[in-house]
This record gives sequence, structure tokens and C-alpha cells, in this order.
Amino acid sequence: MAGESKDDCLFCKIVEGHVPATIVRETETTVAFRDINPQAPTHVLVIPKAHYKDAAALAAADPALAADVLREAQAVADEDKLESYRIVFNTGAGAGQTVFHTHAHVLGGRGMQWPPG
Ligand code: D5M
Repeated sequence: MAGESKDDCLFCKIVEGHVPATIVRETETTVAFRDINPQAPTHVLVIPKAHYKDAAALAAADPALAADVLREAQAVADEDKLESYRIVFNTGAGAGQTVFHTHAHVLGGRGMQWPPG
């Protein structure tokens, strides 16, 4: 079933408290925690607690939950008083996705280039 927690999913284990993480925000449906390999002064991952492999799967199955993730990404930016920031959903291995549980990267606190690498 889509949305079901996957036993072998690292981010499901963070949701369940079985893997430690520096959690900065939590709601009924989402968790936000600091990226273990930060690429900017603020680098927080916002995830739905339910398991979806990527942003496309989440948006197709539960648009309201996708909106929750975006709302929390904005809340992270507000908390860190970021004037400019980037919200990134790497979708698919070719785009750099390495953890197949939907996550929004919230990156800010430094200047950024476009296009990204
Ligand atoms: O991003 C996956 C991100 O997940 C990557 O930036 C590292 C981060 N990561 C991996 N393991 C952990 C733990 N245990 N805590 C916090 N952050 C973690 P992707 O878009 O899939 O490449």
C-alpha cells in the first residue's frame, strides 16, 4: 500500500525514532531534521511521515500531504529567517536522489548559482 512504512527505509526509521536525527520541527504528518551532510548553513530535510518513494508519488497519492511538506519547508525558512532559499526535491537517481522516501531539501544562508549542478 502506498504510504506504508518500509522496513528498510532510513527515513521511516527516523520517523519511528529508531535512527537518531536532529529534528527541528514535527507535525502530525511531517518531520523536519538537519541534513547529515549539509550543503548550506541551513540544510533541513522535510519529509512526510508516510512513506512515498518520491515527490511525484506523494503528489499523485496525497496532494494534501504534499502541501503539508511545502508548508513545513516554508516554516523552516521562516524560523531561520531566510530571505532567499531553495526548496529541492531530487526525483529519481539521475537527479541525485539517494534516499527513496520523499524529502524536500530546504537550503539557505549562502549565495546560490543557477543552473544547479
Ligand atoms: O538526499 C538525501 C539526503 O539525506 C542527503 O543530503 C544526505 C541525507 N541523509 C542521509 N542520511 C541521513 C541521516 N541519517 N540523517 C540526516 N540526513 C541524512 P537525496 O536528495 O536523496 O540525495
